[in-house]
Amino acid sequence: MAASKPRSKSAPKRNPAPAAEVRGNADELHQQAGGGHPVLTTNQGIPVGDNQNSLRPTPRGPTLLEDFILREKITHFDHERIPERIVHARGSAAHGYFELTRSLHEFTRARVLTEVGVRTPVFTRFSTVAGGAGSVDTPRDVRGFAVKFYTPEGNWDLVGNNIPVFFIQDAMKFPDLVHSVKMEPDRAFPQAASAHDTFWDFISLMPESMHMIMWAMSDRGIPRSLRMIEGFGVHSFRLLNDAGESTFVKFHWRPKLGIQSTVWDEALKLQAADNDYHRRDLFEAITAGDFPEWELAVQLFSEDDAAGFPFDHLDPTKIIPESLVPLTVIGRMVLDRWPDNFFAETEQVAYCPANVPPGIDFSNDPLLQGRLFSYLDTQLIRLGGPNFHQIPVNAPKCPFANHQRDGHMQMRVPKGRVAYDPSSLEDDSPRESADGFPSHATPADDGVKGRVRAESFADHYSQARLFFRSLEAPEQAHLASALVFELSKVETAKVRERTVSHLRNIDESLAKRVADGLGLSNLPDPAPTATPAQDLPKAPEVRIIGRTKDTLKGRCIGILFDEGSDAGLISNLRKAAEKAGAQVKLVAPKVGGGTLSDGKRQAADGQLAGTPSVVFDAVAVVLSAEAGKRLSKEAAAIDFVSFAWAHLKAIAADEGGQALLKTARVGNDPGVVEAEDAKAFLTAAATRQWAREPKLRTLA
Ligand code: HDE
Repeated sequence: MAASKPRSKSAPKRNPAPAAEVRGNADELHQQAGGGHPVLTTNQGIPVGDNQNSLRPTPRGPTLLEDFILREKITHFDHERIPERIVHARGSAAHGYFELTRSLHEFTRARVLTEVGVRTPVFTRFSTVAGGAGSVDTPRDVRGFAVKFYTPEGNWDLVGNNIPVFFIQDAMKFPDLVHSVKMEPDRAFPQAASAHDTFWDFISLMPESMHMIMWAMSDRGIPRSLRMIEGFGVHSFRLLNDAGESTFVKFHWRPKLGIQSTVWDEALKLQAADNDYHRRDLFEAITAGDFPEWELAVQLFSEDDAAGFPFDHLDPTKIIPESLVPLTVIGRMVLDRWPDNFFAETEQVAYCPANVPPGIDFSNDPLLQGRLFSYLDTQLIRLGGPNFHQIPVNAPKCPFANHQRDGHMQMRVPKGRVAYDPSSLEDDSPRESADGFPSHATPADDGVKGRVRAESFADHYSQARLFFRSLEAPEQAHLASALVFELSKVETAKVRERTVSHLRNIDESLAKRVADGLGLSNLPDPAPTATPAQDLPKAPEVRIIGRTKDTLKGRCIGILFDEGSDAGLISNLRKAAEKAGAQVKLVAPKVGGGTLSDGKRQAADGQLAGTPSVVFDAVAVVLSAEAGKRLSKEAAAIDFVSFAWAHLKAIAADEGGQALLKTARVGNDPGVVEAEDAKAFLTAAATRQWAREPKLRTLA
């Protein structure tokens, strides 16, 4: 905080205008403060003459209770925080639009899904699940992917995740799941981590979670960027057309940049290098005009199709493989505006899966049914009362009117006598419309009321097996290693063993690898199953490898330089990388940079110690012979290249840089190239060097 010169009672005031002269008009206020500055006022509009000192009877005397300016300021400050979200507390969001490219008019009457070319404004928030609002961006976790469409027929909130299935089948288990993954209640750690006893204790007692565990332990749990994740509505929803006919639908978001993840060691180091890695990445891309984009695709199927699936589509632990129901792309979402204010928008936005316009309806998925209740309830406590829909980010952008009145923070001033229905006293009071929201006339199953789980939800392992066996070899190795990492943090041996007993039902080789990684001397018996796993055809769409785009678009390249570095080389590399769509950042031991070979000063974008290579997708090292020798004795410089090597990134180096590579024991492979060969560097930088991995670490 900048020190300000203390002023005594007798010091001249900056704003001598007496209160009597002040009008509530903003233009006048501007003029009064001078220049372009509006006059500082209290929340009641009283102009403030001194914002540095509180009111006291004498310069060294006590503060007076009368100081309403101080009291208002401190009281407001005391109330600046609202309860954070119980889950998904850590998040980043942006404004943008959704543009429909293919009409679904045959299936739905919702205008947002039938009016091709119309741009519907959206507000999209990404989040981690387990950590608090101030936690890091890169733990192993599911990512929330929530989109609010401000449609002409009311708000539609598609509140999804970056994983298409969920841990549990019934909303009844949600508080248990969340309590198990959150920091343990007696010790208040670990923060933002599933690698602890209570989570794995719960999971190992819930076989229905096994499919989701495969996804969460895969590289999907450690994304490179929020711009490179898929999104899924998870549940089946219904579409209803004008005739009231229903079609089931699953929603998928597919990132234009392709899917990409980090490697686990990199994710761990990112937690130290940049707590805001994903938030900063999204902010920098959007403010640079490099707008992230996703396709919206749907899987459409009928009741009859569903009856033929070898699983129940109402069970949220199941995907519908694309070989059964292909995806149809129907539109795109572009995020093109960072919020003006984090609290007002990103923190106060209130999503609710029950917000759907006419033409979209719910299925009987028991998890979805529970969610329909939970979100409104949480918002009442989180945002303080029933009028949170009036907060600008939550308010529909179409007209809305009803007879609900009053309550905390009522911002509207309703007119007239009528606040009830039916009424006959006023001609303009809101009335029902024949065109209002229709609910699908779903016939109720025959049966008896009870707390039951459908028999069709009993297969917990087939799709977990399908997922694991569909992965490429490096992805399978990462998944096994992730399980070893997580379970190695679990202190209770029986929990580790119980988890392995489930893995035996999924894939014997996976169970063996994990057991071996944990040092278990004997494989436990397979867990008892209600329905043994079936072998299903592979689903290539669950992989990341092969679906990452070999491109530099959206990627970031770091060039390490110092005094005397070759100016031409730096400029060539920078130009070539930028032309290929990458962002380039220069890193030097000092942020002031150095004088390059052409005699010109070059500032750095980041200082070496605070800008390790984990924040880049590929690195180049351009150093004079002298700087190469000097930096070979500098731990941060050695780490810069050795971590880039360990994290399977492309590295380019000139002769001076080679000295550093040698000290850091960087090996030789097609991903390590000469800095003079920009083309080779860019080709290598567009992908990760998977072939290098087995040389570097023992994967489970
Ligand atoms: Fe949520 N979830 N959830 N959830 N969820 C919340 O709502 C809940 C579930 C998801 O960026 C909360 O406003 C229950 C599945 C996202 O603001 C809360 C159940 C999926 C976000 C809540 C689920 C999600 C939330 C916390 C099981 C993926 C963040 C604060 C029945 C399809 C939205 C809030 C944002 C947030 C309840 C399961 C996604 C407490 C009871 C499945 C992306 O209401």
